[in-house]
Amino acid sequence: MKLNRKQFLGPDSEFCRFEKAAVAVLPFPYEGGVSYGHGAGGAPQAILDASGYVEFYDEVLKAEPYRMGIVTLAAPAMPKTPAAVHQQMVRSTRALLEQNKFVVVLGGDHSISSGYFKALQERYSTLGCVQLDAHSDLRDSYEGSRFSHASVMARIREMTPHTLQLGIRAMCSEEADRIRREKMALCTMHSLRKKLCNWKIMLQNLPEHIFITVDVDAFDLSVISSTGTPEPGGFTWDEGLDILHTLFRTKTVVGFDVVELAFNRYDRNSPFNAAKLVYKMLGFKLEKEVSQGRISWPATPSGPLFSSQP
Ligand SMILES: [Mn+2]
Repeated sequence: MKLNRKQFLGPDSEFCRFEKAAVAVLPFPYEGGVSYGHGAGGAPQAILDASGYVEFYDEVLKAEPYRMGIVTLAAPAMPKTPAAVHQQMVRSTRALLEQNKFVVVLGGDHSISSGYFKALQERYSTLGCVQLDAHSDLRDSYEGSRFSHASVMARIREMTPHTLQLGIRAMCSEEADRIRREKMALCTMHSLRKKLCNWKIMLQNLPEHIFITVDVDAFDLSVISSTGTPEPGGFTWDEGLDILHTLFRTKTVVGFDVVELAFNRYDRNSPFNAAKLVYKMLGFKLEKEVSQGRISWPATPSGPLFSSQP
């Protein structure tokens, strides 16, 4: 495995050695599936650069999650066709899962998530997917492509009926029809804010093992402004973290990705906040393992930590 020259957070080298690390961060700088704004290809590097300024200590957890070991891989070369990119994602994530890593993928546009989901499903046959996003991404194809970022949940729904979509505030009428017809677990931002849907019950109905895909456009523009297809009215930082914390506490999260950040040389906030989001989520994962007695603080880099790995 080729390591990245820039390691997530940039800790001492003993905390980012491949053999000992519990977590593997995979940058996947693909933006062939975007429809509007560009820059997703530059996002993984921007997140890694910004991560060097994230504090190691989490004042809420009162711990340093990086001590579990977080190794950052070199980004794979991006193939020419969308189908080949999908296969590349399956191969890259499968290889890391076989090494018992907890894998975090840094996108890249949203089309990449179905490849990671596929690799996870080879190990967890009953796997749910929770999506935080402004868009429902349920079009069967968009602008002639089934690998569009606007179709990623349609692809994932071909692999599992167990999905939960949160924060949605942009869809077309065909998507709305499909959501009703298939009685999908989907909470629009409107229904969340008006307390018209009980997403925690929907979450409980998912399988024990879940994959989380975070499209950063789920967040309000005060958190993430540089994203390919922005929508107003997103989650505040605290709202988003509260939901994510509940996901990690309620279920066994077996992997996640953070996608759709757009590189913008004039915006330092968005990549920093994306980096901090990844680190907070890793802290939630570690906290869950500690709460179940699988490991104890302070975590030390000791290889696979997660008994959720078969
Ligand atoms: Mn989106």
